[in-house]
Amino acid sequence: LNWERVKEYTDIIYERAEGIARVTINRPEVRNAFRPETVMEMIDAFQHIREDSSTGVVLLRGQGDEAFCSGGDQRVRGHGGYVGGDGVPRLNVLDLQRLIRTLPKPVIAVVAGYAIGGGHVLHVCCDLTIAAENAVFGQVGPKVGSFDGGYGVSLLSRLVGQKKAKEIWFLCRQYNAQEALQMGLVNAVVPLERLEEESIRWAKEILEKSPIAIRFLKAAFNADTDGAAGLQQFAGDATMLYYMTDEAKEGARAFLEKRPPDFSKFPRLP
Ligand code: 2NE
Repeated sequence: LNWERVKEYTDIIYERAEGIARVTINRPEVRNAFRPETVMEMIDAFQHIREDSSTGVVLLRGQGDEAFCSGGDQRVRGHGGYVGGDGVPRLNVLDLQRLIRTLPKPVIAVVAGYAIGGGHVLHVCCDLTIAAENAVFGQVGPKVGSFDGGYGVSLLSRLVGQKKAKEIWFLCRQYNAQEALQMGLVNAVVPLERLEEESIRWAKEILEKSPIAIRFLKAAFNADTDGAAGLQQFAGDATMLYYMTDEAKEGARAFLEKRPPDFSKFPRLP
């Protein structure tokens, strides 16, 4: 594809082509670990993707073949969070996780090399994961004095079951791509040299489908897992569709025309 740079950033690359957006964490010297600024840039890019009606699917990846993402940058871990240039400690990756989950477009994690720690949770939050044969998955929190008891626990358990999720967290082992496939952690494993081609193929297949059906399905999965927040997203989508009906438009028009609404012509379907 002919990737076009959408916006210039320091820690990430944000490109798009033919309805696909591609966000790359660009810190290969630290296995694509994120600092607060990295996450702020990703939040900015994902917010742009949300508004960009030309984009239907997102690929999230790390620069190079060594890592998707190795989690929070341990060099800037301070008292109470990861400390950015402004001196403020933050765990803003949690905001990014929610943004990926609520984005009304599928996000595919494209994993070459390590997806470790907070980087592993990022791929768990993505809708689909395509792994290269060299991919390695795992959590390290209890080894390095951290943990993610949010989506890192709830969603991971949904994917692999509680026993396996507890093993992943309590033992901090590393799992190869085939093991990840067997436990339902990833959707496909392909040779490293075919990773890009395969992820684009998956994205294009999704792009052929009805955007509103895909949007509702993503929201429905969240409604099943995310409690009231998931339901809110699903209900928001339902409201969007309702606004498109003549019935809803009659209500708004009647208010503006200062008359009682006439809903009598709209059928009460079984
Ligand atoms: C990722 C892994 C397994 C890769 O191992 P390897 O052997 O391929 O590379 P190496 O030599 O360890 O790393 C290469 C360079 O990247 C840096 C290393 O320090 C090294 O730097 P130099 O010695 O060349 O200067 N590097 C790698 N990961 C880094 C990181 N996360 N922060 C800063 N520098 C990093 C191996 O590198 C590894 O285990 N990395 C650490 C993983 C880790 O502890 N992640 C944080 C978990 S906690 C978290 O992410 C989190 C959370 O739990 C809750 C909320 C938010 C975040």
